[in-house]
Amino acid sequence: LTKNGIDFFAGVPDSLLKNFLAVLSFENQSIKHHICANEGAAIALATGYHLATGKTPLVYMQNSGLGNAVNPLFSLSHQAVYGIPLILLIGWRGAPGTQDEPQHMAMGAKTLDILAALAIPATVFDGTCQDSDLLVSRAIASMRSSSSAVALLCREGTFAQPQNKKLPGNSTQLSYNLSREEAIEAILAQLSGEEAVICTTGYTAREIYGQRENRKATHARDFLNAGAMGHVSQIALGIALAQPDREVICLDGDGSVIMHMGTLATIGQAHPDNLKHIVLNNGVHDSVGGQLTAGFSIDMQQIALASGYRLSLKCERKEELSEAIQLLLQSKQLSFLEIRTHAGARENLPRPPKDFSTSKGQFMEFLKTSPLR
Ligand SMILES: Cc1ncc(C[n+]2csc(CCOP(=O)(O)OP(=O)(O)O)c2C)c(N)n1
Repeated sequence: LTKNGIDFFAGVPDSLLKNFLAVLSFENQSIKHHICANEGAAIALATGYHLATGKTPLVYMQNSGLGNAVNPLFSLSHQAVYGIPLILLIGWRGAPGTQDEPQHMAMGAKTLDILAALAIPATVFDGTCQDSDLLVSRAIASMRSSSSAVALLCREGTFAQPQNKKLPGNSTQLSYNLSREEAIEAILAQLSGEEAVICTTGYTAREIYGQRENRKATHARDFLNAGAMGHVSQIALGIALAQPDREVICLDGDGSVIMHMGTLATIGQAHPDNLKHIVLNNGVHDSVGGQLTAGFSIDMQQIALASGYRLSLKCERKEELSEAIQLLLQSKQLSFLEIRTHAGARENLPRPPKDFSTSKGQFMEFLKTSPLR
């Protein structure tokens, strides 16, 4: 890519691209790299770079992120609009012929069709590819001649692990003595049992699942938003508004809340007093390789207050956690709690069963039949 003059990289991380992203994060000072709030934002950022420099930027994403990117790809960069040359580097989860989590299968099967609908030619890569230099150069040449996007679609195993390099750590993280799973364990320990728990994408969902297993508790009170990253708080809002007498706990992540942060304003404006929004902030996209988010650069507590949450708390130490959770749960108003944690998950995290329709049925039954406050 750099041999072909690509020097600007923007996107949202994906686990299939994590070795590529590791190289981006520690090599070559002449590279500009921005980790974006969402994939649509990355397309727009790259477009601005092209307008100002005439150069070709690269936008990376998981194929699920195509959902966020489709609007600017059709309405901004498309040949029929401004014709912006872009390289899309896409991790292909749920590729036909592979076994993957349910949330990836439908998008995986349709990824080539979506790219075709966008008139974006795709070159597919995998771990066996011998002539990647040639394929990349060809794709870039075709993109420059047509002044539109091309996709480099990467199956699992496309990128080898970089040798003898360590991911740059986030030094602030070291000062937080809580893990995300310990925070989840402490939250579950203080719930009465009738709260609905709506849980974000990635390790958080697996950890809450594991913690319920450890406690031999039912999973029926949990809705795991396994796929639609960034949308968990609106799912929680929908439930809180429909069942005003039920306590609704939203367990969010920093990458997730930042992805669609405008939704905090919607929550603040509606301000249901039965919604408690917790952000487990580790400053990184832990579930896909630990790439930085803006989580430690912003003041979430103040953002929540300014968005209309009535109470906003922050917890940075294990010793303060129990009291912070208690204050949150006792609150009779729309409330927010940011919990700072270090990154990392245990090796043997269980995966929730793949039968999502059964889990949905059990959750709906719980909402229908369990007592309200
Ligand atoms: C639209 C979209 N883009 C990217 C992803 C890939 N992805 C899954 S989990 C995750 C990281 C989530 O980060 P955060 O919310 O901070 O939680 P953490 O993993 O740190 O616990 C990403 C980027 C996705 N599932 N959906």
